[in-house]
Amino acid sequence: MLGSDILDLPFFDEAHRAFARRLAAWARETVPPLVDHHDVDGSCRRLVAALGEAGFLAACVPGDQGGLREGLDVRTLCIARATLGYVDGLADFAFAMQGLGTGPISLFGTAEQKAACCPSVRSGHAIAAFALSEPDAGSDVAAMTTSATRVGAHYRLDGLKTWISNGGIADCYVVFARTGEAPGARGLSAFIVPADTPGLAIAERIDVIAPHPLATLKFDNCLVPAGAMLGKPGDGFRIAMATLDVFRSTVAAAALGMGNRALAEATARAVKRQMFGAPLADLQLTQASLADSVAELEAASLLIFRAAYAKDQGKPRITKEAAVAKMVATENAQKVIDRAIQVFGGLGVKKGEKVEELYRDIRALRIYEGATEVQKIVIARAHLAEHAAAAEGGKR
Ligand code: COS
Repeated sequence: MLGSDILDLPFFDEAHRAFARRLAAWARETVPPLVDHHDVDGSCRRLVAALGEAGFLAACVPGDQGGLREGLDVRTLCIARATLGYVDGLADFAFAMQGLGTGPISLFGTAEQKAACCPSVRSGHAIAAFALSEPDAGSDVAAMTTSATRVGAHYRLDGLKTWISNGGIADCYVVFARTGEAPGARGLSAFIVPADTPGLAIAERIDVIAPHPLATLKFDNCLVPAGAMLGKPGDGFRIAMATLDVFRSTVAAAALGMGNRALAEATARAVKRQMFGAPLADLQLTQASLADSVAELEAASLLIFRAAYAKDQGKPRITKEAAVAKMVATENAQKVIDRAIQVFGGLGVKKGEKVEELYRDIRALRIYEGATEVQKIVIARAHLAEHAAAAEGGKR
């Protein structure tokens, strides 16, 4: 969980601290009995309903839809994911997808579109999903081929979307497709597609090392009204990227929560476990391992809340800050969790141990919502653009 060393920083106000305390207490009590990792669909439905009933999903929608603040407050989303990620990866997932799935609607929807989707997602009565990736277009979003063809008052969607979280249990998808105003990134649009729309089918459920609802979706002659489009034709890429700018910091926060939990487990083990006639924690190599983990997690925390704070203060683009936070936090958390396993020894890889679960949970976070390699592209491009702008400024 997030400690007062972080929450007392001036990045936060009293409402953030109260939210963190309330969610931490709720999650410790409520989440474990709701989760059955052998029934991820049922667990996610129960978690979404409980999070909604307790009011926490209000963090996932804007103020005009019953949200906590006027816009999406990135610091609150990050606090929530760090707290839930500490307790259980599936609880973090269930919360996060309500936000990501409606993110494009919250950020770019009309009042009507928001009113149709956000209240049921906030209350936990509906499950949301974000459908961007395709079999041949994951990192390279501009290469997507799912098409949306204008047919009278409708668009007809055809194609495949894959790695879609909540695929199979979602009530509503935000789907990105090529409308073709221009080649590449400028020819994409975004649509709100209810799960029961004829022509939308689940082609395959996908099982992964840390199971959560995941599927490939098939669109075959799937008609949606033209009014289901978010923004204007051709806005899809910008909508996807702006949504990811908000949610990438929150992936980093989930990784932080998982890393913090691994460090807590490793520390408790190191203090308790006797080795060579003394606690494991007395060995300097154990201390070095704990020290590296402390430093890496604290560095990640500061980067996450720098990005979130900048966005919440109204900085229009936090693309670089979010990419730095996501890359550092997910990579560091993977290292911290690996070290925790080492402290546990053989017990660390035993099924059912928390650190073994965390080892599986963390892996996908270095890939989804932009793999580490994509974050490096984003960071380097932003850095080089800053350099060019400074050089240009120097000439004047
Ligand atoms: N916010 C708003 N607009 C953005 C933006 C952002 N964060 N990022 C890019 N844009 C705009 C650019 O300004 C550009 O606009 P113009 O055409 O008007 O100049 C346009 O979008 C195209 O941008 P760019 O040239 O950077 O596009 P690329 O195809 O080169 O994008 C990356 C490359 C790798 C950055 C992008 O495809 C990406 O982020 N991929 C990862 C996607 C991902 O996270 N996948 C996982 C699926 S979700 S689980």
